[in-house]
Formats: sequence, C-alpha cells, structure tokens
Amino acid sequence: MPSDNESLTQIETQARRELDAAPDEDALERWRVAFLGRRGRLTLVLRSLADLPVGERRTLGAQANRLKRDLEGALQEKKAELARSATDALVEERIDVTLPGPPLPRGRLHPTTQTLRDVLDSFVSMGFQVVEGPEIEWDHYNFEALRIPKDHPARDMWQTLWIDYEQDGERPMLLRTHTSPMQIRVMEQTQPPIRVVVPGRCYRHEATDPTHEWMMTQVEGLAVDEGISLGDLKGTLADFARRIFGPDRKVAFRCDYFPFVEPGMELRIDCFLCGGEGCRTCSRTGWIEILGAGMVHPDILDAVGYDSERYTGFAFGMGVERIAMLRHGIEDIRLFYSNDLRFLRQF
Ligand code: 2NL
Repeated sequence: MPSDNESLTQIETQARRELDAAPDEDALERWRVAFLGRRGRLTLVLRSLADLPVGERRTLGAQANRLKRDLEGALQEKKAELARSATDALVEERIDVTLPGPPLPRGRLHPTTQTLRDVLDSFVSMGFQVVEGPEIEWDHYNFEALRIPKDHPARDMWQTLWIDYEQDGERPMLLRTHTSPMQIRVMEQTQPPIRVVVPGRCYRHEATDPTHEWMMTQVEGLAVDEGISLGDLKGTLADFARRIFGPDRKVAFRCDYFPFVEPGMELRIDCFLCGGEGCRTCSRTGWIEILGAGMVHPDILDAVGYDSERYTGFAFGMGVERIAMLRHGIEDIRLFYSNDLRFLRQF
C-alpha cells in the first residue's frame, strides 16, 4: 500500500467518530468533504487503487467501495436524525399564540382628571372650546390685565409663588394663581364671539388644611359676544350644575367680589345630600357654593382692544378638586396629591 494511503479501518473509525459528534448541517458538509469529497480521505484511497497489483486492487477495492457506501448511508441517516431532532425541538417548544397573555395591572384616571373631564365635557357640549396656557406667567397677565394692581392683597408674598428672576428691580414672573391669564391671551389674539374654557394647575403660597392646597386645578370659562347677559351666565351654569350634580338641582346667585368682574357673584346649588333640609356638607344652610362668576369688567375688555360698548361677556372659575370632593364626599383636599393608593384606588 502506498505510504499516503491510510488503512481503511483507521479511516472508518475516525469517520464514524466524527460523524457521531457532528452537531449540525454545516458540520455534516465539512465531514462529507473531508472523507468523501473529491480530495477526501476515502476518495484518495480509491484513486490510489490503480497503482496496485490486480489481486490487492480487487480485495482492497471491494472493501473501500463497501466503506464508501456504508459512510454515505451513515451520512444520510445522520442527516435524517438531525432533521428529526430539529422538528422535535420545535414540537417541544410549541406555544399556543392564541392564548391570552398574563393580565397587566390596569391603572386608572386620577379623581381630579375624572371630574375635570366631566366638567369640560359639559361646557364643550354647549359650544365652548378647551384651551390651555403656561403655568409660569407674567405678572402682567396674571394680575395687571385682570385689574389686580400692584398693591392688591392677592399679590401678597404669602399668596403668590414668585419666580426668582429680576428685571429692573422687580419680579415679573410667577406661578399662575388662576387660569384667567390664558383668557386674556385668547382675547388678545382673537375677536369675539369667544367661548372658551381653560383648565390647568394653579399655585398659591399658603399653608395647607382640609380645604386648601398649595396646588389646585382650576377651570375658568369665558364667553364674550354682542348681547351677552347675566341670563346667559345663569343658564349656562345651571346646565353645568345639573349635569354634574343631578338634573333636579336648583341654582342661586349670591353677591361676591372679584376684581375682574362686575357684578361678581358666587353660584350655589341646593344641597344634593339633604335636599335643602340642612346637613354637615351644606353647613346646615341647605346650599353649597360651587364656583365664582360674574360679568367681565368693561375695563378688561377695553384693555384687550374690544369695544366694551358693543361687547359684553361673562366669566366663571371653579376649583376642580372642590367639585370632586362634593361629588365623592371627600373630606380633605390634601388626599388628592399625597399619592396614597388606598385613597386613589377608590375612584
Ligand atoms: C373662583 C372665581 C372667577 C373669573 C374667575 C375671569 C376671567 C377673565 C375675566 C373675568 Cl379673563 N373673569 N374669571 C371670574 C369670576 C370668578 O373665579 O373662585 N375661582 C376658583
């Protein structure tokens, strides 16, 4: 046997060992090239047969050809086995993609948001548009344009949170104390007729107690047009009150003062708990205050360039947390923003 020929037994042992160990199709192909390919080890043996004497050629040739068939058969078998185990793995891993997943914990809307949406819906259905404005405002929009001059008590440092920024020795920026500044911006930019409601967070520098928070959500409304009267204000707010507190609510006005309206008033509804008999919620009066309102002061209309002889308007403002407290019987406003899930999960 020529020296570059290996013994068939050696080839067979190695070939079978390596075939056994082949993990995938790529390894099988490498194995095939190494043993049965054109320059494969067994192929070289078969080629070298030509140089042998006839007798040896016949025996060795027969053995080598048998080994070739055996190894080819073994390769096919191994291929089939690999394919089977791949399918087995798939069958093993099969999942039913139509099964529902594990349920995700569902959140909920904050009670303020829930009531805010109901309040806004009631005004949107009457033709008002919702607009929002910045929480950091200029003194001009928050106070000056609303007839709250420099020496007005509402500007006292104990009620306004000023931004630490000076211009000409004054602090012209603040956290808005109500959402009215946005209504001024709307009037500056558009002409009547105007029907807007402005929701948003407002800030006050004051100690908290069951009915006061340093942050609260306000909704203010404004309607300006020719011929707007106190009757429009009453009709609009009565409709609102009945949508939020029940269709049988009675409404009543009482005098109040706000620098930006004349006349100014508070709106009260008959107590929905005791029906007017007198209880704790209505402080035994039978009536509950729900918001402040009035006819827009003509000075404000003139200052934004409207002709106050031609146009009149009404405006109102309410605290959303207060409305939510009345609806749900919540006794402490501080519960809204103390992040206690035992409270929040109830709504
Ligand atoms: C309250 C009272 C009120 C207004 C807000 C308003 C806005 C403009 C002009 C005139 Cl631009 N008025 N807003 C009017 C009356 C009352 O809010 O107690 N809110 C919590």
